[in-house]
Amino acid sequence: MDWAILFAGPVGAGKTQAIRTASDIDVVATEAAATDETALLKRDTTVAMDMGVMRLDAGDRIRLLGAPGQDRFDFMWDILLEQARGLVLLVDHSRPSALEDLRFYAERLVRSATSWIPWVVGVTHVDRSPNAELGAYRALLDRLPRPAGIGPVPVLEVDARDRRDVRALLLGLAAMLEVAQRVPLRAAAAPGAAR
Ligand SMILES: Nc1nc2c(ncn2[C@@H]2O[C@H](COP(=O)(O)OP(=O)(O)OP(=O)(O)O)[C@@H](O)[C@H]2O)c(=O)[nH]1
Ligand SMILES: [Mg+2]
Repeated sequence: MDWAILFAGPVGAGKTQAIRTASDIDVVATEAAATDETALLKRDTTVAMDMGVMRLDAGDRIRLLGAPGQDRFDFMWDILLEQARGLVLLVDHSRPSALEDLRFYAERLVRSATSWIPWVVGVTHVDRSPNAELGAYRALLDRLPRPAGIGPVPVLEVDARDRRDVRALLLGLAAMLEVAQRVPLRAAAAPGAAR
């Protein structure tokens, strides 16, 4: 198995950090000093992509690709999505816009994926938030139409700095990819947008 998984989500959600945490090789990162409104949030930001590799048993490996969070690099989205077999969407729970961020990326994924792609949501920065309630994310995802036989998108709390958390998220997604490979979808219709 040699699959690529794409980490997507808004600026500062922890995409680069998660790849650094999980990768068994030195990560190729393209970070540059942030400017404009991003500079208020963080010093460096991804400007093209990140790339790492997580090794599994029996010589299998998962390539980890990280997308830039800034809108101006939107053109990278289609390029990276095309290579990906699965996707991890990270949202920063400490941001007031977290639910809107999830809606934005979920709708974008639904619009741009040509067929159903297995994906999971990782909620980061829960340690920096006054509440750890993830129900609103699950409710939003439950309303996304999906092909027959596919359950709701899993939502997991993850600290992108914690290797066990990130590996658990990735192994869960890898299991979904294996099932998707073995069980062809009856209704391959692209899912619609969140209501
Ligand atoms: N406290 C806390 N910090 C976290 C968590 N997850 C990630 N971080 C930190 O958040 C900061 C931003 O993470 P990055 O990985 O640079 O974010 P990014 O999603 O790659 O952002 P862009 O490349 O700008 O789109 C880093 O300092 C991380 O260590 C978390 O769950 N809790
Ligand atoms: Mg980054």
